[in-house]
Amino acid sequence: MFGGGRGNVRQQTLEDIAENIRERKFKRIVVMAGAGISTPSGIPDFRTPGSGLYDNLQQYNLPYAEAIFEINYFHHNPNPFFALAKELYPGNYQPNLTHYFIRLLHDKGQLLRMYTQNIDGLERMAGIPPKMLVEAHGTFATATCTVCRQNYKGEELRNDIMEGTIPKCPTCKGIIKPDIVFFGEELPQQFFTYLTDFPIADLLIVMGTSLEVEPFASLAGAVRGSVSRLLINRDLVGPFAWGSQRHNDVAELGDVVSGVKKLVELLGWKQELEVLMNVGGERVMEK
Ligand code: CNA
Repeated sequence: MFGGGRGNVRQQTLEDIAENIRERKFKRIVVMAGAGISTPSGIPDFRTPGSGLYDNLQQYNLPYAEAIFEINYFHHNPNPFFALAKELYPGNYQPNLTHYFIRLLHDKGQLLRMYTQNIDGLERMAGIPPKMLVEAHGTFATATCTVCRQNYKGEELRNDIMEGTIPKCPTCKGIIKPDIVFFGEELPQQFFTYLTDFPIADLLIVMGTSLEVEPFASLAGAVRGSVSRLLINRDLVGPFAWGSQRHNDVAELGDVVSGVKKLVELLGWKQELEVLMNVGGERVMEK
């Protein structure tokens, strides 16, 4: 992808990465993902011009787009966030081939961890166990009262959120906020698992993210220099865009589903993935 290698070091290819996964030379794979893995499920990302959420927030009358995830603005007016929560609440959308591919990596015992910025819960729905996930920007699966800090399950808020009612704490009447990390809030403790995961990773797959949000974005630089990094994304981002790529950086540009399909073909995992998606799909339908 990046042309010839530097010196006599050969530039790695998607084929090389597939071979190493297939032969189980890579078995501590870390995945970093963002909104781009869920756009094929119908959920808009933030920054894609035209369809991205930031371009479509006019209906919420926000002073500026990012205010929807700012804690001070939330205390002033929680309605826009809850309108968005209604849209993104788990159950409205279904995982796509990309999520099931990561689930397959886990089933094969080759996933060390998935670090996701997404808050749509599609990783859990695809059957990736919560302990394999670092939901760096939080989750709708749990919630906390903004006043007395009482914890709730996301399910307990579902009816209110779906009816457009702001969920209130039965104990203190404070607003209950889903455990989504807002700008100005600390990342979940779980995020710091990266300190032990990244140094032992043997492959990093980055998919569907602009790598613009810190500190998440910097994780792409936290693997050892000898570790292969594969980007599957519409455009070059983060260290893949800086022009000094490592010989073991590979970028598969274009639609994430097409990129993952190509990798899956090379791996010879097509049938297994289809079975997994069919079973997952049926389970979702049964709900
Ligand atoms: P982003 O900044 O919107 O970037 C998305 C990236 O994915 C861009 O580089 C796009 O070009 C790329 N992309 C979009 N669709 C595709 C596709 N089909 N194939 C290949 N590439 C594609 O999103 P980030 O996740 O990087 O930004 C971090 C924010 C976005 C986090 O705080 C998230 O909480 C937040 N977010 C999450 C969701 C969700 O949970 N699904 C939706 C929207 C925003």
